Amino acid sequence: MATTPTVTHPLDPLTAEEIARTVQVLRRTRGLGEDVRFVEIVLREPEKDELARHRDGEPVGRDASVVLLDPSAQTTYEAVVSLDDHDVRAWRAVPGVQPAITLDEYAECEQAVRADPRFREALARRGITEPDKVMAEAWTLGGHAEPGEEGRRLAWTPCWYRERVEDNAYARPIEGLFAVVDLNTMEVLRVEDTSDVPVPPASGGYRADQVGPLRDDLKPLEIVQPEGPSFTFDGREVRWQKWRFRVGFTPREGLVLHTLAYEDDARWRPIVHRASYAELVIPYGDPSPGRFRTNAYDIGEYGIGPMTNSLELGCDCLGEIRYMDAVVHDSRGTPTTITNAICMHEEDFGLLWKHYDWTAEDAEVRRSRRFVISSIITAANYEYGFYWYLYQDGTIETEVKLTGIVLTSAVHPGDRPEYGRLVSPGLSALNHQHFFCVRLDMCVDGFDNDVHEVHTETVPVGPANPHGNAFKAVATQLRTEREAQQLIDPLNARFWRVSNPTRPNGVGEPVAYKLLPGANVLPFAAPGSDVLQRGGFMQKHLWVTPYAPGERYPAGDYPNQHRGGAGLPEWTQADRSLESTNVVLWYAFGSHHIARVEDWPVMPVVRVGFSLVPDGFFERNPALDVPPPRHACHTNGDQQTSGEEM
Ligand SMILES: [Cu+2]
Repeated sequence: MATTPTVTHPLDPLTAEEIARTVQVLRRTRGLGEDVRFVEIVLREPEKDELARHRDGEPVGRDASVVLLDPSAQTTYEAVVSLDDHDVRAWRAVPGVQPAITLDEYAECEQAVRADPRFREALARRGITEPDKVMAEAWTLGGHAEPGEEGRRLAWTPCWYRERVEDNAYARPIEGLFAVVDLNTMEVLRVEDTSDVPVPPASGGYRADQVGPLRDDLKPLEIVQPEGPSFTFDGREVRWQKWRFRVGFTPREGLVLHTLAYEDDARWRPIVHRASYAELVIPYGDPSPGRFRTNAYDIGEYGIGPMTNSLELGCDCLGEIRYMDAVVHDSRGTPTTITNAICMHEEDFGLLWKHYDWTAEDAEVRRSRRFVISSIITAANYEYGFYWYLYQDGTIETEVKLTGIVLTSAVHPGDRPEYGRLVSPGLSALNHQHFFCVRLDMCVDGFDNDVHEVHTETVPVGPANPHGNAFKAVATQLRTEREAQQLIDPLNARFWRVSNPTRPNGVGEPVAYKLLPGANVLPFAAPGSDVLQRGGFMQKHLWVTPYAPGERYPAGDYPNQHRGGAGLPEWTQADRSLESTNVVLWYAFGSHHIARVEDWPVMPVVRVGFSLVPDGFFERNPALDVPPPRHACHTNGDQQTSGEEM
């Protein structure tokens, strides 16, 4: 069942009608040419004081923020449109930037490359006579423009041969053949043809009819909730157990969570004001001609909203699912609806807590349920599932499920790639990493928050520790932005605590949530490399900034072809105070990927993420009030196995 909410709240994303109205206002008042591209049309989200003033049922004032590209003038504009006044509130040219590449440009670039005589000649040299069977992807060029190309809007195009539409699109790389294209004019500036490696032979099929016999011993597994799910919607506000939050969506970030709060003792206690994936960078490690440019900022250089999948019940999601649609737009400003873009459901999550009392001979057991909010995007070869989990014990978790197809290059038969791994004869999967940056505008019981680094230390053996067994947690307040640039330290059990110094808990400590890292890694690209110049945020795992309205993306607003240094590295040079203020946590985490043969032809899901865990936020285990399982626990006496608890 899908719901298509209308605007009832200031944080509701723009509707299709509002996007169309924004475009109409801009066309009418600014005399825009037909070739102008609407890169991003998004709700101008109200500031916290505006939100606080809003009362249910009151009319909602709406503004749209717009990024436009005029290809003829090679100029980017930012505009704010009042949807109530049907007028432009603000309009400015932004010199020296390249906004994100739109999916329309991506498609038009491929057409331009296929039509280019130099490209066709290079294909013919490889025995490929049908250019329409060649897939040429528009990858951003980063800082690798050649002399004379500066200031142009550039893409380069790795390409693959796809004999039949049902073939794996990435099975047959055309090695060493790349075009560089000016996306404003769709002119192919140059064709690089540097290799005589043959196109690998295998088609890499992964569909059910391409992989041989399917296993036949899977019995049905149904998730049944006969009384329906235990969550409710009111517009885009969702309530489940003691959680309340709003579901947002932007063209750049996709799924966004707003105003996440927990009901405690008849009081709504805020925890996170806004949570989103604010950047995703994939640096690749192959220095070979052309391929050294391989990296993508999927959020900042493209925007993942339009890449969002329309989800299917029973496939992407199982059980009592509720969906929300998402509205996106193409580069001409035409809105389209992605049905079932956001999936919500609850899952049994095994054990919540248990104790067996040996003396009383009784067991108290509670089963855990978690609430799942998710969306899946397809970024060319890769799929990323973005999951947020809410638990009954107050924990918030986020996880990315990475799947899809690894990025490939071709090698001479018999050669072993140095910067990738063979996944099939003549086919290499390039070494790479995926870096995510989650932006968390925190609000732990209010906006007066402090941040501490906490780790555990061995106490030196001495009078205070004569037996050498002592260890203790040591907390250090991170008072400024520079102090808050941190790395994970799992061997010293490091985490970061966000507390509210104005709200003591029952044991006299400030109420707090902690950010608990999961697996993580650092980039292996050299510090001065283009990808790290533009994505300097990847060099630290944690950054903390005092909230500032314009600070939304860790690599800045326009990482595409940027000279570097923007975003977190730039803002935090001011070394602003982080004491008792509205803090924004930026947690960057990487998934390191040296491919396996088993990742081919489509890779099994890999997970990476982190948690926000209450740490003195509640007065006791907040899940004590979860009732025992409704049906008395029993052993499956007549079954060979007992599958009740795990
Ligand atoms: Cu990967």
